[in-house]
Amino acid sequence: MAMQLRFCGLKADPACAPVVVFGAPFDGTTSFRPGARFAPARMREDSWGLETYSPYQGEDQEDYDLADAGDLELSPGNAASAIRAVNCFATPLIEAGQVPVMIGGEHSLTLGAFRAALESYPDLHLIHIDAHTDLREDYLGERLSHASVIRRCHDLIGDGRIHSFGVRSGLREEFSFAAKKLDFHPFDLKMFPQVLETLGDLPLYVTIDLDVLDPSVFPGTGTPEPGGISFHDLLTALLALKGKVIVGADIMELSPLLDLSGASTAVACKILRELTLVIAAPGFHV
Ligand SMILES: [Mn+2]
Repeated sequence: MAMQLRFCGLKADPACAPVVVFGAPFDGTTSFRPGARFAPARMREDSWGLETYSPYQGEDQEDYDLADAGDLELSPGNAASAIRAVNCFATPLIEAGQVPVMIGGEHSLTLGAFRAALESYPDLHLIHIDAHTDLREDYLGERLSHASVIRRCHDLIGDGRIHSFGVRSGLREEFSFAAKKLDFHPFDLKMFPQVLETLGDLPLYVTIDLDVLDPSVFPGTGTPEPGGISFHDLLTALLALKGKVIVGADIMELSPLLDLSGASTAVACKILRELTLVIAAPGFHV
């Protein structure tokens, strides 16, 4: 674990903080434009432009024990070893009741943290927010591709426990698989609050592929997909997660060098701030 600059507002000791952010800089299976490996470092640097106070939640990161554990050191071309490293890092945290929040890196890495959560929480459900189905059996023979990550999660938990939102791209077979096997809400997040209601106090892993956002909001990603949701839509969904039992989460697929204006990185930083506060401060919000 190499220690870099910390994400703004995350000052607690990762050994005991209830919420532990960590970076997973890997983009070895990215099917189109690579570069997500640069997201964690760029987010830490640019987070100095972000306030620690969330006016949406009336909460300040500095009032909670939030930690940044730095980045995992991941082999650039080996998805299996990168996913294993994420799993090895997340497992003891989750066993200790801490909540890991991963900054990708590409989406395939979710499998490592999701599997760690499932070991401790057999009744786990997956909240999946993404532009893409990610349900291919394999991508050009690679079963651990970022285009297959939700299929691999389905292999582990089976039907009806993946709740998927915002998807607007994939193969015909993936869409029909999703309609049969997932709780599938394509194109937008309108059904998000109703679905959360049905989940009650079940443990949740929340994976956010930031390409769910419209490319006009978030161009800095490897596979941009027109017709996406707004920042406000995503924020509203995050706030709806307040009070839920989130045992692990991630925000994936920022590729900062694809948006040199820095706007996409600023979006990712703000989403991370809101997500960490939703997990750490599940009570009253304004
Ligand atoms: Mn994805």
